[in-house]
Amino acid sequence: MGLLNGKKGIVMGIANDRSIASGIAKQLFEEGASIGYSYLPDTGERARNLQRIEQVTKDLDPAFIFPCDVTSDEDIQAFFDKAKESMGSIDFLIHSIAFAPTEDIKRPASSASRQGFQTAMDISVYSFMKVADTAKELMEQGGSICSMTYFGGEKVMPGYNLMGICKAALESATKYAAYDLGSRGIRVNTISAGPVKTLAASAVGDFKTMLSTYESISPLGKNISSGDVGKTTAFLLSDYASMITGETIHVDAGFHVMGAVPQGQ
Ligand code: 0WD
Repeated sequence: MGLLNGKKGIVMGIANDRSIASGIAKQLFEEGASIGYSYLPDTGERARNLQRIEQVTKDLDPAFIFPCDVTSDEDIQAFFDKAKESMGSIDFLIHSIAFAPTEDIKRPASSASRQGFQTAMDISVYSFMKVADTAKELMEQGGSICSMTYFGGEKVMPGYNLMGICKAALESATKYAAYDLGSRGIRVNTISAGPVKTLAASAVGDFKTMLSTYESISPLGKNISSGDVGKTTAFLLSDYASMITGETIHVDAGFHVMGAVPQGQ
């Protein structure tokens, strides 16, 4: 018996097989969930994003796959209209989306451009608030909403720069959304994952060094996988987490509890 048997919901943020959302989707499906997916609409002639998400979900029996650029209110409404038509009500929503222009994320955080800041906050934070607010109408029996954050929102992580400011805002938005939606029986949490080599991660500093730093400093002495995030997500969506809301849950092999580099390293 799967942890999520009978539950239906949405996963947003699969770019390819390496995306954290792909690991999440596989785990949720294994636990018995039925899932509808969004993907970033293709702008060129070739439908690359659609092909990639079809590839990732081919063994996951998708309830539907529909485009949604989260910078567009119309796209978000059309996406959830499609979700309603296909699934009726939903029990969960995963937001696994972030973006900052490369030239802005490469600069010191306080030197980010106004436009870069607005774009990064719009896609990485506002979109979470907007999709949560839209999804609530489909969560007739309550529900669980989960986003993805990073430790660089709590403490300075060199190279994370502007995205750290976005993640601090996302963690705060999680608490406010938990309050706003609590009376409907909707829980809202965010998972603070350790580094995973994905497309988005390639924009952030020296990723190789980051992975080896985590391996040598974290209490468990390992790096995490998107499958690890998937398991914690399944728990957060399940009834076992029925009294957990507004939290930032770390899936980082314990890295965040360390205050100094272990002696001898
Ligand atoms: O180490 C990591 N990879 C970590 C990632 C550690 C901790 C947290 N995270 C977070 C990210 O900040 C993000 O919130 O996890 C989430 C997912 O990131 P990911 O799986 O690392 O990255 P990726 O596979 O690139 O998926 C993010 C996707 C986009 O990918 P691209 O690479 O095309 O920008 O977010 C989507 C897109 O699919 N996305 C959008 N979706 C709809 N509308 C938009 C948009 N405007 N912009 C980006």
